[in-house]
Amino acid sequence: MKLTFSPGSPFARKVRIAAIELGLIDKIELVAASVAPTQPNEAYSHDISPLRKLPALILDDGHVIVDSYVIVEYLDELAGHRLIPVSGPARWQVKSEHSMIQGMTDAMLLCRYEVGVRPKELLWQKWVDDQWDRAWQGLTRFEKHPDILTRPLDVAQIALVCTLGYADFRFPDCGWRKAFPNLDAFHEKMLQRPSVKISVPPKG
Ligand SMILES: N[C@@H](CCC(=O)N[C@@H](CS)C(=O)NCC(=O)O)C(=O)O
Repeated sequence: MKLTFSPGSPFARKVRIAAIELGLIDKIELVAASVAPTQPNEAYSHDISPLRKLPALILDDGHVIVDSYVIVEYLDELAGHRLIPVSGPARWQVKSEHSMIQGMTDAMLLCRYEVGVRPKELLWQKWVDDQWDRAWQGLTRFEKHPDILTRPLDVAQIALVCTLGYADFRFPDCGWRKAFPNLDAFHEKMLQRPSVKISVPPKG
């Protein structure tokens, strides 16, 4: 299998961590891909996904699975369902929390694109502030929600550590550690896992 990848992507990191935790990483080749708003990549659009987003998992038979959550779900099925509960209230809790965290990460990414990619004269600061507030309110919610911080590893926790790592990577002065001491402790604990430590985004 091949995974389209970028070391700074919180979504690609989620899949990488999950693959390591599930013992499947040796079956996956990480393939660097260049996708960004306003930079058409026709080969990617044609061969992998018209949405031009990474990660995507290209199976050995050529089928493509898109969206980090769907890829993790696929890997989790291969490995015997260890990161996403199969049924019952726990399943819906993990899936719903994951969706919330995914939305927070999307909001941070939109801020990054608005500030780092959009021409300065077109910057809409109020919109950036609104997106950032969604991510921040989400962190506030999980700070007060100790269950996710302590239970056995699942996809929502992996997504959360990737969101925090992305905040460090793109918004190093945002002050999340000071504002959210429980999340800070969770992040430190997660960093003890080799999968999380090895995948920290590069500085800069
Ligand atoms: N819902 C998608 C989001 C993926 C995503 O937004 N990836 C970013 C990289 S971090 C991307 O490919 N951006 C390129 C673009 O939007 O043009 C997932 O979870 O895989």
